[in-house]
Amino acid sequence: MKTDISNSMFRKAQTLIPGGVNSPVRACKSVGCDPVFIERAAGSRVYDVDGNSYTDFVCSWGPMILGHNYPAVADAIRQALENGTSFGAPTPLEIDLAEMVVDALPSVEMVRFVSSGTEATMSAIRLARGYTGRNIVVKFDGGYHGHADSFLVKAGSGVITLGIPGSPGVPDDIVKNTISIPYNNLEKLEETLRNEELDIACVIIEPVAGNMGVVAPAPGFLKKLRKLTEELGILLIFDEVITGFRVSLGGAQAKFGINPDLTCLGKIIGGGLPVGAYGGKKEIMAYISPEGPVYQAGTLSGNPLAMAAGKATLTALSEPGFYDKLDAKSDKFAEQLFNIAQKYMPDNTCMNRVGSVLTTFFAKGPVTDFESAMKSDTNMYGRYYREMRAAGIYLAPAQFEGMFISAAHSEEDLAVTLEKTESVFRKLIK
Ligand code: KE4
Repeated sequence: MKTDISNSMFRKAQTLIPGGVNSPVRACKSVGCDPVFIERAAGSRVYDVDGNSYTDFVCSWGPMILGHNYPAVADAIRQALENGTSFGAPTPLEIDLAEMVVDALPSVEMVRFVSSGTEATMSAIRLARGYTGRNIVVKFDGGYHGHADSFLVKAGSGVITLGIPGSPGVPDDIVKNTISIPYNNLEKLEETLRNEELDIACVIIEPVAGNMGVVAPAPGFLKKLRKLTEELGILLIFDEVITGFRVSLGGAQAKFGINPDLTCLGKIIGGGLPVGAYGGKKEIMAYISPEGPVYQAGTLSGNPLAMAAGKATLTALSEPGFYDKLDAKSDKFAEQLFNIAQKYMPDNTCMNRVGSVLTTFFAKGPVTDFESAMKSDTNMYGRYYREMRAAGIYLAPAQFEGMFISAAHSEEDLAVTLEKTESVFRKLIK
């Protein structure tokens, strides 16, 4: 596969942009190759600047659940564009999308739009701290909630980890209020939350983890988390930036029947344009400026083009049977994909999946938390990634991410992907 133009673009980009990319994972560092530059996308395919085309399972890291350039979404953006791009004033479209989000998510009575998932989670923990008057945020090892300082905490060893800076530039003073504990570990959870020396404002969790690879909550884990936080007056924040409108129209909270106090959204609700959101009970959201004292703002929050894209996306997702169809297709594909992995590497592959997002780990498994995920053979994943891309299948350039199936993936796309996967596995075991 020729990638000369991508290679020269990457060299130039590296002279202008740190690492040549505007988000680190795109640089493909962990899979031992350079990125290809994408020129356009349509349906289930992306096309690079050298004219190569790929079946896309990154889906822009989740947003493109309908597939790329979905006609109704593109039309909605074009229509909104006729009226201008940004006014810095309230617009009708914000009400429309807010209503759709409130109608879809069981726990959300009021919502604020921002421009990224990071802004959503950053604002949600500020709100939790402002509302409770307490400072400590509990997160989970391997949980990723965007790049706000409070979240860049390396999962330290030991039961209760007082945050240690996970990145230079994040002062100890910031992360000392962040505690990271193992995902799916009820004992550690209860021990932490009941520790009276800790003035805990909130727990933030990915109700299905997607950033250590896909890891589902253990049976009863979320229910116990909800019960404990309710009993102890700690706010529960669901970071549904990936799972929102992915695992069901009502997100993970509807799928698992757990109502958090606050929910963070992103990705799909923007239909490919920059949108994040946080929402929850009116009584809590009323603390947000200008109604309440907790400040949060944004020049392009509620941008009309993004609102139009989000509205058209959620309209399509609300069609009866959308998720049943997507999940049935995903069930069939995932089972066949897993069988191929097991046929060639029975002792060092496993798969986690929730609906239409999955991860094939190059590890014996089971992968139930960060520690077990870290046992993955990331070199083997790198070889898998490079061979699959050379075969025209575009996967996440990192073991600890998700593979997303969209409504645009045809039976033919999936059948060809399985064939190519089998031939790649044959190469990997040589
Ligand atoms: P953004 O700021 O990237 O829009 O959202 C941050 C975020 C928050 N919460 C969860 C659960 C997330 O998964 C993310 C972002 N996800 C990553 C990859 N899984 C985005 C890709 C990237 O960083 O380039």
